[in-house]
Amino acid sequence: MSAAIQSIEAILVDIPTIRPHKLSMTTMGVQTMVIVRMQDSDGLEGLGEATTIGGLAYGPESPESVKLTIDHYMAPLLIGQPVNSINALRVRLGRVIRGNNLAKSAIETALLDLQGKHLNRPVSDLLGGAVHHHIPVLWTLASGDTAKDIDEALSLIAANRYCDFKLKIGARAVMDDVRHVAAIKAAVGDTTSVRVDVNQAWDEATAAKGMAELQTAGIDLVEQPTPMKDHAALVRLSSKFHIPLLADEAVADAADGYNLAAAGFAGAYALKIAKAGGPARALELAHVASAAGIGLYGGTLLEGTIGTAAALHAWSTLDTLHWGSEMFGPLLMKDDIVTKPLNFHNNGVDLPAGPGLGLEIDEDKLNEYRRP
Ligand code: MUC
Ligand code: MG
Repeated sequence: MSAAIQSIEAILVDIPTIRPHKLSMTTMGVQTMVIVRMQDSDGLEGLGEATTIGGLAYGPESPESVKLTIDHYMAPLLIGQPVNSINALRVRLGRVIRGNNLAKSAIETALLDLQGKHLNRPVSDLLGGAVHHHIPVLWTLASGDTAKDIDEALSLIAANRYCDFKLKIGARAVMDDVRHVAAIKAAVGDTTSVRVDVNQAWDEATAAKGMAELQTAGIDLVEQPTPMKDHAALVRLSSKFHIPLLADEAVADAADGYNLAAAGFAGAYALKIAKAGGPARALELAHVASAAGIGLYGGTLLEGTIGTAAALHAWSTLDTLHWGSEMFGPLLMKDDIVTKPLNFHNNGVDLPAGPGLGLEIDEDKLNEYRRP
């Protein structure tokens, strides 16, 4: 007889960031994670995480709404159910809960962790098995200040911590952003890859101007310059420029990925477990992208270690991440709530070993940062 789910707790955890993190839609000084603890009748615990950026500034689910969705809608459907079929539980939730992919991602992650602990296998094995055990990671420069960003980049390069950088732009006038980006690119040099993320801040005409200038400045990739629902703009821009486009907010799940590819988009997709509704769902998008000849990138919503590890288990199963990953979320926070943090080194991070996600909660730290 399979063990049954006995309880599900969704905990809000607030951890300050190491410096202000400025995006086109908000400036973060604290990151709020929703940590899920799922216990079963065998006394095992599965961990999950749902995390977004800036309350409701980034997307339609807030940390508080994720907690409410899990507590009031998901937990009653899951408690008492056998833990062994993650697919059956996903169908059960999907029948009565539309959208809410962040909350669904935290639940799918907790179920995978629980299942991995039952079988004494890592989550990557449940997803078909790891191809890679060290995943490349870039760093995001977003202090809002050009000189500070250059200092940060040069000290990280000197420490052999990162060789690729993503710059968050879109809050300023386009030519101010172009000057900021070009100055950083000139300072870090040719051996370093510099990409930008506009987070939907430009209309199509501004994007065309910005992309032409960024191409001249030697930038390698432009992420989501235009509004998420405007697939046609992404398709037109992708055929107009050599500088590749990365679709992020425009592609949450496999259906979005299929539609954008079928409309003629060329470029790459940012995979995120939170957007897709879980690690397994994010891999569905990856497989559609691969079938369409679209490149892959391991994306983050700046999750802490639990969400980041869940994504790493998924990305580890892919043959090629054409643009690497940005799984640096835990390093943007001043502290951690696990006993053994992830091992970041040599421009990347190791896939955690051990059953499930390979993580354990540090109860003192969780108590220190959990919202009263
Ligand atoms: C995004 O839109 O890609 C990822 C890195 C970062 O700084 O913000 C995110 C979200
Ligand atoms: Mg993005």
